[in-house]
Amino acid sequence: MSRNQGYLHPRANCDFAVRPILRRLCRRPSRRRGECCDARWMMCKECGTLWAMKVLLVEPPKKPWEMMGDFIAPPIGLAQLAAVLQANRVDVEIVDCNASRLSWEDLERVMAASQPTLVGASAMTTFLPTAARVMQMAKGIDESIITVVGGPHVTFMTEETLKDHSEIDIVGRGEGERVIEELVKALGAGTDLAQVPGIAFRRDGEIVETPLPDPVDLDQLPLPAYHLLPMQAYYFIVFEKFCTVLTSRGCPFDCVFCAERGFWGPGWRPRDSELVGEELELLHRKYGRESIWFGDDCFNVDGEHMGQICEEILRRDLKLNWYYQGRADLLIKHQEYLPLMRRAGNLMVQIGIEADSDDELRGLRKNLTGDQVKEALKLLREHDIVCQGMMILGTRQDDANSILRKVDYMKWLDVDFPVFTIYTPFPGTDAYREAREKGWLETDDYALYDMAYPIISTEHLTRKQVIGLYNRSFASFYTDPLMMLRGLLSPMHWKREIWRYMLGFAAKLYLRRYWRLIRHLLG
Ligand code: B12
Ligand code: SF4
Repeated sequence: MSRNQGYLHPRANCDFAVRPILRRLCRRPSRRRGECCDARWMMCKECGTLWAMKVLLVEPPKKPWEMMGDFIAPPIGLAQLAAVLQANRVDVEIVDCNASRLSWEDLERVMAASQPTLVGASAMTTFLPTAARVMQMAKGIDESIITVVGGPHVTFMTEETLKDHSEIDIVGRGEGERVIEELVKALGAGTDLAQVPGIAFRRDGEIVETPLPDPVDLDQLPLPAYHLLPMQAYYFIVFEKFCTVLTSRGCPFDCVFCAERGFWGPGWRPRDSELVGEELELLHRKYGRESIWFGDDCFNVDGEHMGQICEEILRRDLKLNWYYQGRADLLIKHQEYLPLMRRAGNLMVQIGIEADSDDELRGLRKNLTGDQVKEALKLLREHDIVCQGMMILGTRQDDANSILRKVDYMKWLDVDFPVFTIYTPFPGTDAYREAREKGWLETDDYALYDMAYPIISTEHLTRKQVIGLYNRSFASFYTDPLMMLRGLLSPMHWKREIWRYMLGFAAKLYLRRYWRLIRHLLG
């Protein structure tokens, strides 16, 4: 009997003999009931049998997003799950292949040596194929390893994932903390998996999907298990020694192209600012992090909360530069906090400009106007904060003129650091539902869902034309002499750095374009 059968069939029996791998792992079992020398053991409450539970969370080798250049970001979601598991005395390890420079072959060796009971990985849409490859590897090493994938993509495409990927045993849906905790406990105790909230799995040829758990109380969570990550390896081209931190989850808005509401649930849940301060202090003092990217869906929902976080940074005397994702209208609403934010180290803000007309903004359900964007940019300039502005290209109505108009709009707004992305209908969004219904999706290769590659054509442009215009947009902005002069001669160190980097990126796009042309001409 394999362990796989053991967990699929609730509480089959607790016979040591059928799980030789468990016995091999524990060398010094404690005599005290319910405890062991080794936290990887769990005691069966009924018969006292010791169970080994070794969880291996894997951040596989990933192809970096080209625009972001040379960077390695910490897998905070996995670190958060690991912290919850450790709080439950479960033996857990994280392998971050990107930070530890491990190839797929290296990962296979590490995985085999680790002898995990359960392998977990994350899947945003673009990384579903990568996560699936991890699970294939795990099954190749030992068929009885329990394979679990969580994250946004599988939350929305649960059934499809389990149907298409026999190597994935269990899908973790939504927020993962309670899910992984309850799952590991159920596997350890041999109880029915159907009692575990927020998962889906196959049983007797059917897919069983359990209801999502209640939203997590963020203030009850342990800090992410940074000690399990190679923290010195995380860096970003301009931020350098950086780390991502979340001060809240969710977003009260509901843009058509965004799945955050569906994923984290409606509403916005802040974390206690003192806990955020504690986390920032740990990252700064223990791990030498100098820059923080607040990865909240929408950081600037509540002015008071932002103010408290700034006070924490100042009170603890943390010399941090930081950057966040927020909305232009909220920036105006909470403008009284801008001086404090700047003083506390806020150097850059990423705001969604998204479109160049109020009509298109309405269509995207952005709840924002061009005037608000203009006003927010003025405020940022006044407070010497760099604006990273996001602009979507390749919406259904776009033609060549409208795309170039969007680039000109960014120049007119004088956005410090524009980033053009391609309209991508991600599962879980209304954009996806519409595209699917209307048969617009032209590829189901999820690796291409990365906002730098068109998934749909527009009413006027083929996907190939969209990609050409996308490349041209970057090049057009970053090689515009006036923009270039302002960027490279800016008094702000960050702005100059970003410009130097973006110029290189634009040059790469230009070269690629001409190389293609030369190849084409040469036949
Ligand atoms: C930081 C970040 C990045 C960083 C780092 C990612 C990393 N290593 O974690 C970088 C810059 C690399 C990045 C890149 C991209 N990102 Co990004 N990113 C984020 C951001 C802002 C924060 C991620 C984070 O730390 N979250 C906090 C942790 C706690 O959440 P989590 O990772 O989702 O984990 C939780 C659950 O998902 C679940 N879970 C996760 N893994 C597992 C595993 C198991 C086994 C279980 C049970 C549960 C589970 O439990 C966790 C705890 O609750 C999110 C937005 C957000 N708020 O999450 C977008 C987000 C994840 N990114 C997104 C996208 C689209 C991208 C890009 C494709 C494009 C882009 N323009 O950003 C590129 C990737 C392209 C590429 N080829 O590299 C989308 C994903 C949408 C989707 N359906 O896939 C998001 C949701 C933003 C959005 N609203 O569109 N991103
Ligand atoms: S795009 Fe931003 S504002 Fe819109 S729903 Fe997503 S997180 Fe909220």
